[in-house]
Amino acid sequence: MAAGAVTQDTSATTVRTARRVPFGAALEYDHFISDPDYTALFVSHCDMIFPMNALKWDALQACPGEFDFSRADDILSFAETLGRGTYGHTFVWYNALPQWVEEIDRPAQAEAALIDHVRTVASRFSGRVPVWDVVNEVIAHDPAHEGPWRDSLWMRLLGPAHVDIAFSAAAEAAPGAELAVNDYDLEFTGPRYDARREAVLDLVRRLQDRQLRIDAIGIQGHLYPEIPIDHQGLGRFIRDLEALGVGYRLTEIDVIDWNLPPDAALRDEMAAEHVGNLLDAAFSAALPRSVSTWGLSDRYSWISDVMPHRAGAPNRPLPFDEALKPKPMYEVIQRYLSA
Ligand code: 9MR
Repeated sequence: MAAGAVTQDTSATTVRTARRVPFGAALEYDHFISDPDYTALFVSHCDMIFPMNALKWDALQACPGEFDFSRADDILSFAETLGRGTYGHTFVWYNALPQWVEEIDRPAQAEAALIDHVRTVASRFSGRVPVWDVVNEVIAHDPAHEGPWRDSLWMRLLGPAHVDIAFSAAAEAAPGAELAVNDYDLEFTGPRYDARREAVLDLVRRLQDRQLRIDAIGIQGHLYPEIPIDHQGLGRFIRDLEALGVGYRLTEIDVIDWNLPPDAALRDEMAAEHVGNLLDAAFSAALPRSVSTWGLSDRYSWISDVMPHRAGAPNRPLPFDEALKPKPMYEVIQRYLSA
């Protein structure tokens, strides 16, 4: 276990309330190691604690055939020791690939690398990681204009079959794990989002037509407050998934607050309201298998790097503030999870 984590007194801060839906958050390894107060927040509030980046390809297999499981092991053991659930993100993505994979230029080599990676990682964590994002973000950003599939190394060399290959290898190597497709922009109002939801349903049908097991869809939930949640469209999507025998999880919730007013209290209220709109639409259709945020406190978020606040104010995308105090967003999430 990681040095930074061992020193914490976890006994007084264990999650005690049983929620009807488990709540989790993604934990970046560097913060897990360097910031014990931040890690303690996960211990206090999360039913599921899982690696944000430590299970990605570039973290596990930076050089061909040389696997380093140590960082993922540290976070997973930490969650296990505390009796918490966890989550596997992710086998196949267009991003977070090491240079040697980016340089693959033959289909047979791509297929061999893909199968070997999924098999090795899935079997290494079999029985420990209960759910895997087998593929992440394979739907085109704008399916009506770019075709249903997102461009990637895997698409260029193997076409849509790379998704079948990954699901087949995962089902074989991790027979007890839930297998999921995870994607973004599935919750909003507008034709591009309708098309993305439709493309996900087509992907589920494609896998099922090939007798490949698909158990759940991860709806990421990176929310833009300027784009309204599609209450009806999201509800229909979740019910359509249910009719196909597929569940759902909310996997990466945060609020991209770059256009919200700089005033912190007002911004927090608006962000909480928007998360409430997502939860209301989703929970009205069916209960998710879990709800997770992408990080837990405003201290660390990808949004500060990629979409800093337009007025230069520090971003406030997550349920806890920089001082690790709960914000209205956390109250809203608790209301839905514990109701
Ligand atoms: O938040 C993650 C960031 O720390 C990583 O550098 C980046 C590349 O690995 O991935 C970010 O997480 C992404 C997730 O894996 C998939 N959905 C979007 C997330 C935010 O970009």
